[in-house]
Parts: sequence; C-alpha cells; structure tokens
Amino acid sequence: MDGFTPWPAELEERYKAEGYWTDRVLGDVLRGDPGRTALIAGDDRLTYVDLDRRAERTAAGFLRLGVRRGDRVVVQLPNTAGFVVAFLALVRIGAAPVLALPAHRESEIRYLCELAEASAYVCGETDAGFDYRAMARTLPVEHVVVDGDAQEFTALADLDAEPVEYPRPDPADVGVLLLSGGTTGLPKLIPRTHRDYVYNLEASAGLCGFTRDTVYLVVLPAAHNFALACPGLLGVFAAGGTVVLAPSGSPDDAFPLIERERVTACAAVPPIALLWLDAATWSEDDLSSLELLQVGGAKLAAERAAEVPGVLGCRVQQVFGMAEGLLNFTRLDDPPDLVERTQGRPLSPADEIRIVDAGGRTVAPGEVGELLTRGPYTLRGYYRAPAHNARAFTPDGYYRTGDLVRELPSGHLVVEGREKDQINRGGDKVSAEELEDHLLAHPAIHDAAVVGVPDPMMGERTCAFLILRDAAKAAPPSLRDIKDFLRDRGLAAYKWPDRLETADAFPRTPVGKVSKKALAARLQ
Ligand code: OOB
Repeated sequence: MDGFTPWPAELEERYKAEGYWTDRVLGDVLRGDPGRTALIAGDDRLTYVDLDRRAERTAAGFLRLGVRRGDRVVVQLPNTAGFVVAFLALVRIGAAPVLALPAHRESEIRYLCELAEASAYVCGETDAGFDYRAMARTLPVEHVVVDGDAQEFTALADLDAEPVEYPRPDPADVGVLLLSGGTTGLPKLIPRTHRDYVYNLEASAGLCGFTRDTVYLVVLPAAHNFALACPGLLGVFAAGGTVVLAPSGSPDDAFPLIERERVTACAAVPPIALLWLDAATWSEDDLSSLELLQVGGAKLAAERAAEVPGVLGCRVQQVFGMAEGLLNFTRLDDPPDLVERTQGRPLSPADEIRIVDAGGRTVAPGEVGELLTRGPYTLRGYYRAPAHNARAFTPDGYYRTGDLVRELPSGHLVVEGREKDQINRGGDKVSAEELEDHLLAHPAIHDAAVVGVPDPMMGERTCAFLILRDAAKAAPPSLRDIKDFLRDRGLAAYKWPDRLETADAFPRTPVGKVSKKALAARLQ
C-alpha cells in the first residue's frame, strides 16, 4: 500500500525468525470451538460458527458490491454485532477498515474518506439525533453501507451472499488503519499490518491469561485499539472466549451485563473505573465473576488503583498503550506496589525503548524524559504523512511518543506528563492545534490557544483561551455559541472546549511560541 513505511529488511528477518511475525492474518482470529458463544450483542448471540458464517457471507457481499482487496473502507459503527461482522468481512478480503469513532462527525469523517481515498463508508443509522445517513450523502465515496434502515443506501444485512473464493491477504499487507490521538491540525492514520496486529492481540491475550473461559465486556468503543486488540475483542476471539458488547461504560449498562453473562474481564478508561468504584458500593448487581479490570488510556491514580480489588473484587491492570503500537502492561503477578504506582512495562521482549532529554540524549536511569520506541508492532510512519513523519520519528526509526516517563529498575514505566500539544480528556485525545484551527475560523476570534485543566474525574478538561477581535469585545461569544459553532463545523463533541477564557495577549516562550505552561498556570 502506498503511504506505508515498512520495517527495514533486517528487522523483518529478525521478527520472523524470532516468531513475532507469523503468516496468520486478521481474518483468522476466530479460533473458538464451533459451538461456543463468540459474541453477545443486544439480542444477538452468535456461536463461533454463526459468526464465521456471517463474516464469510458478508465478505462475499462486499466483493459483490465492488469493494476490492487493497481498498480502504471507513467504518463508523457503535458496539454492535454489525461492527464485528463488517470488520471481519473486510479484513478477510484484504480491504482495510479505517476505524472511526461513533463520536466523529463530518469534519473528521470527510477528511478520513479523502485521505484514505476510501471506496466505501459503513455507518449506523443515528446517534443522539445525529443522522449518519444524511452525512453519508455528502461524502466522496462510491458505496455507503448502513447497519440498519439504509434508506437509498445498501443495508449491511443485504451484503449477504453465497461464500466465494478470494485470495488470502499477505500478512505483510496493511490490515487496518487506526486513528491517532493527534497532535497536529488534522488527524493522522496509523497503518497496522496483519502480522503486527495479530502479534499485538495474541501476545496481549497471552499476557492477560485469556482462555476459552474468558468472558470479555467491551465498554469502550470497539473501534478503539484498547478494546479491539489489547487484547480486546480480537484477542478474546483468538483465545476462544466470549465477547459481550455493552453500549457504554455506565454502570447502568455494564453491571447488569456483568451479572447476566458472568463477565470475567473488561478494559476501561479511568473515568469509567472511577464511576464503577463509586457505583459498586450501592449497586445490587453481582460482580463476583469479574477477575480483571484493565485501566488505561490516561493515568489512573495509585490510590484509585489500590481500591479496585477491595471494591470490585478483581485484579487491576494498568495499561499504557497507544494506537501507534507500543503497549505497556502491569503483569498479573506483579506486586501491588508496581500494579498501583506504575503504568506497566513493554509487552514484547523485542520492544526497544529509549528515554531522552530535549537534546535527544538518553537520560540517567530513573530520570524523566521523553519516551521513544520501536519494535515489532510499532509503526514506522503515519499513513501518507511524509512531512509529519520526518518529525515524529528519529532517523533510526524510533517513534517519538510525546509522553514523559521514568523507568524503574524493574523496567516498569511511570508516566509523568506529556510533551505533546494534546489534551487527554479521560482517555479521549484532543489535538490542541486541531481545535485551535477550528476556533480561528470563528468571526469573533483573533487568536486561540487550547490547554488542559486538571479535573478530578476526567484527569483533564479542555480550556480555550481566546483573544477576541476588537469588534467582538462588546459582546463576546459564550461557551454555548462556540459549541454551536463547532457543531456546525462538524467537529466531534468530545473535542469541544469545556471552558473559555479571554486574554489580551498570550504569554510567549523565549523562542516566541505561545507558552501553554504559562497559560495553564493562569488557571490555578
Ligand atoms: C490509548 O491509545 P491512544 O492512541 O488513544 O492514546 C495514546 C496516548 C499515549 O501516548 C499517552 O499519552 C496516553 O494516551 N496514555 C496514557 C495511558 N495510556 C495511554 N497516559 C497515562 N497512563 C496511561 N495508562 O490510549 C491506548 C491504546 C491501547 C491500550 C491502552 C490505551
């Protein structure tokens, strides 16, 4: 695939020789016993045979529709059986799903369709009053597939055809394109090959001890790397267990499912874990089947991590991961101190990490620095982004994570902060520059700078500092006005500011850049 940066040949040889990369492809992940339950979603209960058959028939349906091997297909579906079926069908025929989140809107989706030159867009009907089909009418794609009432488009259920023969994808091909949290004006796409992503999900499933007896609840968007493949629903399928899809992480949705399906494992972001810790003290639902709560996406406070076993009756595992690749996990047999106070250590013996100062020199052991990484499942370049790649990677192929960490003698990492211009809103990533660019289009705004404000529940919320145009100073726009403006521009709601502040000028760093540190300090 053009726009994809391969690993150097000598590393490819090494990763193959050492068994990290195999010939397995993403379409092969359904490895449960035929009659066992693979997927529970709403009223759908599918055995491994049922799910395999639906994926195979839908694969034939996509081919008949005209989707081809090597195509990119933007997929934007909630946690439904349709997501799983569409994903498996596409990866089997070698068309790469571009995994958008249900919260994304026209600004993100149009851009993704254009960047990926997608041949098709797969969506649901509506979400809280928003009609995906209305948006789909304006998108530059050949085919639109809707899971539900398709109106003039093709219904996912009608992509149902007699199974056909098709060539197996090459394990070295790009299997899926994930969205990056982003630090630039426009979102970036992360190409994940079949073999690197299969390694990612299988090694994670091994580390987490997943087996055919695992019952895994998906509460994060299934399209997010954490819930998809770390080990996620794909790792559960590879282990032969059962995946249960929840519409959200709220205790009202999740707890009854945990009781009814005897859920054993779940991946959550810190705000969900905090809600659960609170709700478990009064809920009457039986959570006793839970064995493992993975928490990641943003930093979980040590004190809260320590409460999990007593309150929820299960182990906690911290996961510091990224869609770009590198995953760090605390281990199931780590002592409580490491589980509570660290964000884990790298998944793979072949993960290479460096912790460097601003000049790119390795810091002394235990010192804080920026985390750089490369390895068998970490990207070598964003998709079709050569200028950005020149900055985001070192000349020897390390990805600059933008995360500030320190390493303990055990190899565990503690996340100490961030260098990238991004707000981590309870695991949802907001690129400051992307939001600033939208704000600058507002007629009342002369300049904008976006920073994170500490928040007890979300970790951080988003504050936009605005310098207003003189003409607007008499009647400044309200937060509501700004949100309406951003909604009209088609920006996903989780990227809207939570708070506005006006300023006459922005503090500058010695080199003349806006000092976000000084701006954030104004809020204290
Ligand atoms: C996960 O992936 P992304 O791509 O949404 O975000 C990655 C970034 C990291 O670079 C880091 O800044 C932050 O999210 N992060 C954490 C963290 N886990 C992720 N910061 C502090 N503590 C943690 N435990 O967020 C993701 C992907 C796979 C598994 C888990 C999380």
